[in-house]
Amino acid sequence: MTKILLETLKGNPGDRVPFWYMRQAGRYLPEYREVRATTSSFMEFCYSPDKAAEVTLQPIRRYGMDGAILFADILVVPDGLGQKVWFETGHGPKLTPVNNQETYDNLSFKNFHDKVGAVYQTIAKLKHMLPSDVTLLGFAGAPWTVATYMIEGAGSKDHAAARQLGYRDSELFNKLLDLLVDATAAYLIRQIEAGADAVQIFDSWSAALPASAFEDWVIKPTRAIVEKVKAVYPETPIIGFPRLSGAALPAFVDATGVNAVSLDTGVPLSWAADTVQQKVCVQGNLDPHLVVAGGERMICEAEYILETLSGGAHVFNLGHGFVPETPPENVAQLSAFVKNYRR
Ligand code: 1CP
Repeated sequence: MTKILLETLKGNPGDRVPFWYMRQAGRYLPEYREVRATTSSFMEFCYSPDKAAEVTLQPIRRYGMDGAILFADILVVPDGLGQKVWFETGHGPKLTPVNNQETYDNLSFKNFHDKVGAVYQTIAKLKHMLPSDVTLLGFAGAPWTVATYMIEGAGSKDHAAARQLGYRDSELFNKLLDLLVDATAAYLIRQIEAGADAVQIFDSWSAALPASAFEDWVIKPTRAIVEKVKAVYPETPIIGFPRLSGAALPAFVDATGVNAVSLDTGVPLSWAADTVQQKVCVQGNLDPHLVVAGGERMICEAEYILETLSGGAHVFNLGHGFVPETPPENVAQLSAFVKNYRR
């Protein structure tokens, strides 16, 4: 059976617009919370192939998305490199900070695949469990976004620690980005080997960097990952998500070689249609808070997105992930609308 999401990502759109949502598995679903409650540590949950496969499938059963995104987290990569990573309820991620030569020297790629191997097992399981027309998406965080957590030791508002280290000690900072490029490329290659049909690289915190830093910390590492993955799997689509990168988006698309780009909620769609959609598939970009509000406004905005991006390859998605307070019935209404829409 044809995987219409995979075909669209390759630049071959059909008459129906495929859809999936960032954070489609997660806390807004009661059945997710039920499985999640059986493991106290979030990282251990990510490394439990049966449970991770189950929560990946939950939204597909409910809503019939065209894509299933592997359940894991972007912080699996620092964990695989030997950094201590844990999640505290209500506080998000915590890590022992990497911010000088000594803490950098504690990182190692040596046992990476052993440490994260459960993720590859989750993918292999999903490959057998998914309907044959559903595209299986692997993912990783982009080096810059992952580095913001590694350096700060937590999530942060303006990524001050990472920016300051990048400016103050560019040698150390670049070594860290290079290590992340190598580890992330190896991680994505193994995901594809295990059965991922396409992969997304999340650069959630690429906003508001000066042009030179955007070039060195966002574009260059992403291009290096794309080159490494394409050298092994030239046909596997790669989706970039340089979130909130504004006017730098066309340069990102040109320079990195991604096959598709995920648009955040703030990207003006007619501009995106005239610039980036001429070159690659675009994905997005409904405001996740519209799905909390629901109703006519949600459907109107979804229709606007579908119409405005109807001139080329488009994957319907959100501009960022679902928030935990999203009512599942609004997701059902939105999904039915998108599924019935014809170009
Ligand atoms: O206990 C829980 O259930 C915690 C909530 C949760 C979930 C459901 C976290 C913690 N991670 C995830 C899964 C996850 N994370 C997925 C797979 C599920 C899916 O999308 O359906 C993916 C792709 C991610 C990616 C991820 N993790 C990103 C990039 C995408 C984005 O949202 O911008 C980022 C930044 C993270 C870090 C992270 N993971 C979790 C938290 C609370 C955070 C911190 C976010 C922050 O700093 O604000």
